[in-house]
Amino acid sequence: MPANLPPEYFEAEKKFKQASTIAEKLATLEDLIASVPKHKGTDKLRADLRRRASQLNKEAMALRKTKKGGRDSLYNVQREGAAQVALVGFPNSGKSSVLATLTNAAPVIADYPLTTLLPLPGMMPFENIQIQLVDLPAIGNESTDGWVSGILRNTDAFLMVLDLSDEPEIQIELILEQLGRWNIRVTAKESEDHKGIRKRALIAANKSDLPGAGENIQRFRERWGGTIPLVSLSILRKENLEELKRAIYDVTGIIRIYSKPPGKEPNLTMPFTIHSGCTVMEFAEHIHKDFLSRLKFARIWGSAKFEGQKVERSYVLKDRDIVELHT
Ligand SMILES: Nc1nc2c(ncn2[C@@H]2O[C@H](COP(=O)(O)OP(=O)(O)OP(=O)(O)O)[C@@H](O)[C@H]2O)c(=O)[nH]1
Ligand SMILES: [Mg+2]
Repeated sequence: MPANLPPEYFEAEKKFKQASTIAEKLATLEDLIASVPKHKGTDKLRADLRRRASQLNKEAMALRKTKKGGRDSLYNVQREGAAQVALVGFPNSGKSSVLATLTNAAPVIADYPLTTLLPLPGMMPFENIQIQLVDLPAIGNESTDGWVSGILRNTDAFLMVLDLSDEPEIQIELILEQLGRWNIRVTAKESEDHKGIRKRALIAANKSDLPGAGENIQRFRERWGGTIPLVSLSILRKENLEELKRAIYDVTGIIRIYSKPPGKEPNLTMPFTIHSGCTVMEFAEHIHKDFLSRLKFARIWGSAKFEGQKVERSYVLKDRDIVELHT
């Protein structure tokens, strides 16, 4: 045991030892690893703890395969909010930092790779809606890839976090390659066909404050600009965070619609959220299936040529339209 371990270490160790389930063990182990100061004297301890984590992950995976349900909750994330966006990226790129900055969640953030071992959700407020972000371990890690790929398959969109100081072009290529092995492709529009799953994605090119980031982002844009939307940012300096939030909202592919009963004021605080490209009819059905037979027309405030314009059932709605349904 190395000398001079701080009191936090012993506190975290106590919690780890008291943990009775694999779930608790994994969660407390993250804190324990984070509590070990980094210097030569603790190299071995840190390596041991990380091996322990990897072993626990394997055990948890094995348990999951034998017992259906029950234990699954550890690796499942309860969906909340208008949409779910999963964080994808290399170790140390800043995924947990993005989650900690944009949401109410408090993940462990550290300068060693493979800090995150479990999925951790957080809610990101965007104007009048909430979007769920899900922090994940880095992909390409054998002991977690099984359940991580499961979450990626089911999520609405990816936020691919890259470290701009460390060959971002290689990072994106390896991410796309790994996704490809799971039959997941990144496209402008979410869909599923015989070729596999297609998900919308956004690149968060992080650490723009570091040396070399400027040149790297320029080269990166030349290669990838126009194919996958991209925001360059620095979590450290809190740069471009508003732009990032807006882009996350855009990548979810949802729009906000306000419903207005005829002759009454719309409720502008509680929008309905639906997929972009949605028609008046689809929106009406979303509210109540009775509209399927009863809807005659709608009036629109917002995207229509003039306020309160009468439109057909096939009219395609835009973000923040106010819709008055007539039967
Ligand atoms: N210079 C700089 N460092 C950053 C920035 N964002 C995060 N970091 C640092 O990068 C390191 C890794 O951050 P994390 O958020 O833990 O990275 P991660 O992608 O969650 O890492 P894993 O969980 O190991 O996959 C930490 O030391 C952060 O403080 C940034 O914008 N600039
Ligand atoms: Mg992390």
